[in-house]
Amino acid sequence: EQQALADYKSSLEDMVQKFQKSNPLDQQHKFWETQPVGQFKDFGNSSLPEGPIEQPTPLSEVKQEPYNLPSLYEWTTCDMGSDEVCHEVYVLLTNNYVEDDDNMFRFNYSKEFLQWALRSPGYFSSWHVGVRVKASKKLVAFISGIPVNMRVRDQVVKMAEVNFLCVHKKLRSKRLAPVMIKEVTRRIHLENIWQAAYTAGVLLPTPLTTSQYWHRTLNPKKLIDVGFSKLGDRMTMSRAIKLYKLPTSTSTPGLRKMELRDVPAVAELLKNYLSRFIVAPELNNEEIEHWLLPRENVIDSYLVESQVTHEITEFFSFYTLPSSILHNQEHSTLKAAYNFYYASTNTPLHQLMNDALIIAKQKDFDVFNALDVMDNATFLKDLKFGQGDGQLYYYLYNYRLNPALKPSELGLVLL
Ligand code: MYA
Repeated sequence: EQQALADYKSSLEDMVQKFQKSNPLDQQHKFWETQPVGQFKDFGNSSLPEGPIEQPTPLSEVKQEPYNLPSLYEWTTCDMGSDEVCHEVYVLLTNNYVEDDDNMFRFNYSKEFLQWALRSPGYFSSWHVGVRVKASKKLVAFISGIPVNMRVRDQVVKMAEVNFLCVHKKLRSKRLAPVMIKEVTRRIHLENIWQAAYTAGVLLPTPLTTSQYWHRTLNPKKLIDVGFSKLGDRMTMSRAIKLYKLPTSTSTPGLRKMELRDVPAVAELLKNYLSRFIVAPELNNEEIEHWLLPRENVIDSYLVESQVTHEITEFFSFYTLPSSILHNQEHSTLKAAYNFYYASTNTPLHQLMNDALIIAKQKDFDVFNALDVMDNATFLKDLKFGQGDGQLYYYLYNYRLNPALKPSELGLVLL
């Protein structure tokens, strides 16, 4: 454990050093250097106090007018309850959001998913921030936040989770992103919230932890055909199909879909489970209902009810996030399931997750993805997940934590 922690820290330090060397200090992170986030120069300095980096200012001192945009553009608040507006955000993201390093796949969040992700309990419409071209009214950029109670060690801090930052491909590298981040920050401050959590595939000052995606092939033929996976040495298509074959039915007795009546039991189960991690959200019953109650093509949740005591002893969930396949004649969409929250008490986690894979396969997903956060590392290799390339960095805004966490110390999954 100690050795693994030391190795992890030194690898993160190496990475930061490499990064610093590759960029002349005077021109790196012009924006992020001005923000209340851990700075690279302070990395590893455990004498800095944990907690907020800046104190809140009185609300009357928060800037009341929006930041200035270049003159051709204007701010818009996106009402995600409107089908029309939701469609505009969907189209922007479908064409311009996150791609893999080789530009073969692009996330394709569905409209239903976006409404689920953004209209969570206590959400503020004002935090769903768009940018339009003044003349045509075309939506060309977006950023969003939702409120969350985040526990950091033994403190519960009201935070925003910031996600779906997107600038149209034709408007990249014009420093629009910093203005958008400042504007959403201003709107979050207006609700008297001063901290945020976010993830990104790019290294910025300074990650709370660095995690990796792992992928469990469910449909080897398609994944190979579209270039998501490659047949390794001595692997043939028929061997791959055999290797990834799963039983046709689940193995845990009492496994069933989560229902509305299960909300209090699942809330309790998850609360206990997440209490082991250094950073994790605190979810009340209303939030459990929102985030975990099954919604078709958005979120699936299953639990185990004891056939004797009728107690709920385990649950797991995964969300549906397809990717567009960018250059393939035959296939246009990769159907991916992403491991979300779970908790287990009596059943070994790898058995539960194997059942999750079986259900995902039955539902025709091509791949099941999981990060190495929470206890995921205990089942990934056994269940034939393969490590992805690229990292997912986790960040906190205006909150310092010493030292950086291992992914297994983190109980947080962002969409
Ligand atoms: S992560 C997903 C991000 N989206 C994508 O990757 C989609 C495809 N890419 C794009 O749409 C654009 O490339 C984006 C940047 C919009 C990402 N997080 O305008 P620019 C910094 C934070 O010239 P563009 C997600 O949604 C960059 O280091 N900063 O660049 C979570 C540089 O600053 P500095 C980023 O490429 C978002 C500056 O922007 C990111 O045209 C959390 C360049 O600006 C990134 N992913 O546009 C946001 N990418 O010079 C932070 C680049 O300093 C929230 N940059 O290095 C913070 C909390 C706020 C709330 C606080 C409340 C209290």
